[in-house]
Amino acid sequence: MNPRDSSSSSPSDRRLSALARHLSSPSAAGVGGGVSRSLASSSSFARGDSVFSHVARAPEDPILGVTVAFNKDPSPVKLNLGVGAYRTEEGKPLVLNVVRQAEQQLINDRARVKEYLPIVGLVEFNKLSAKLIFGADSPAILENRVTTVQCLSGTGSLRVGGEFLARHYHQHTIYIPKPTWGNHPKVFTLAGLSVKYYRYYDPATRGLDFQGLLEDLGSAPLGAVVLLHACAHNPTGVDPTIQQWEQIRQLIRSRRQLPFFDSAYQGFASGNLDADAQSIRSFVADGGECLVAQSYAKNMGLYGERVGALSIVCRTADVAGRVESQLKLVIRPMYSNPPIHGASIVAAILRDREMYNEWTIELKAMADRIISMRHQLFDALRARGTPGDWSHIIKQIGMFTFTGLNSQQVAFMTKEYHIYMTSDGRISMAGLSSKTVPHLADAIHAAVARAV
Ligand code: KET
Repeated sequence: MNPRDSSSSSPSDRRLSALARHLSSPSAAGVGGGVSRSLASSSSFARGDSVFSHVARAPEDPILGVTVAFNKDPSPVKLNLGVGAYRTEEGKPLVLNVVRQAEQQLINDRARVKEYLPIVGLVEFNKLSAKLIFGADSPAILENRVTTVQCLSGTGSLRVGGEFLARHYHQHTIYIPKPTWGNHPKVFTLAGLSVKYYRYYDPATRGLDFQGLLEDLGSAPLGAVVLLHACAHNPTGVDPTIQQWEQIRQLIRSRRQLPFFDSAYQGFASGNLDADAQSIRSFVADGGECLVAQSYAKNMGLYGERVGALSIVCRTADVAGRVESQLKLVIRPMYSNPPIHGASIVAAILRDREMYNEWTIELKAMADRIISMRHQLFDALRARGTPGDWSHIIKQIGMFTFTGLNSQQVAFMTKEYHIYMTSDGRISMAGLSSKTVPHLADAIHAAVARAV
């Protein structure tokens, strides 16, 4: 059933129908002096009540709200391990050298203008993004079976993909891993899909619940959409092995399910862009269809530029062309067309062999620093004799360690040690440095000792 047809319509539908009601009501015809006079004389207006006085305060976002709380803390030892954003050894945000170089090139080029981009974004950026994720020799690209549209980073790509599926795909249920990035269920629900979970993580082993995953996808309906993290699963840091990916692929294909990859960390898992795209490439190699949401927030450090891409791999070039025409109808009323600056930076780097190579070196350095933080934290906990097996810190992959600390322990660490992290016990390893590891290890040690 299309949720748009049901009474539980999406907020945007509700907004539209409220607008339609207003426009067809008799009072709307006389908008102007009459309306403002009657408002001015009403007692509630005279009392100064707001028409929004019924609006309840919403809670802060579980991830971005951590930074809000961190910013309010005056402590000099405070440490933000909440949001997944890379920091240097000095704890500072990093703009890659190659990004600075690309920006300089853009500024020097006086022929550049600030015209609107097409609805689908910068065409060269789209082509290069598809090559980056699928591989330059991908048959799907060579056969023109891929449509790629520039979107507002990973989140925007997921949202546009979700809305396209809600309008044009026969199944409206998307299966997402449990747990997953906290924004996934909200993005897909508001896009008009209904969200269900498949088992992914086993807290007992702190590893993949592979059996549970196979059972849940095996009993999910034929044709269901399945959201997969391409690599560096957030928040668990647990990825399937190549053999497990192969089994997942066979199962999904045998059930004619539609894979939707979220690739927010290409290059951040292994330090190698091709290795981190392997899961996606194996699904494209079998000739089947899939969606991919790409983000350049982490791997190029372009967080605030909001640059990403949605690709849909189709069976034929003809279908891909029609799909693209419909994606434009999703995007145009949403934000019309995407911003030009971030996509131009990415295109400048991806098109130039030297800059591309420099990027891969800087990317590997970021990935390596995160891995070194894992080892330092693990060693620090061992040195303190902190109870428990902490080997998952060095086994997990990507930006985050899913510590296993519970929400009370997290609250304790925030209150007593001014360490900020999400309440599920996830820490962003990229926010850590050699200088801050001892402070974090002390806090974890105290939190664990308190609970035993
Ligand atoms: N997918 C995943 C899995 C993900 O972790 C993020 C961001 C995104 C998509 C979206 O990123 P974008 O900036 O839209 O390209 N995650 C980090 C930041 C956030 O929550 O917005 C995080 O988990 O900390």
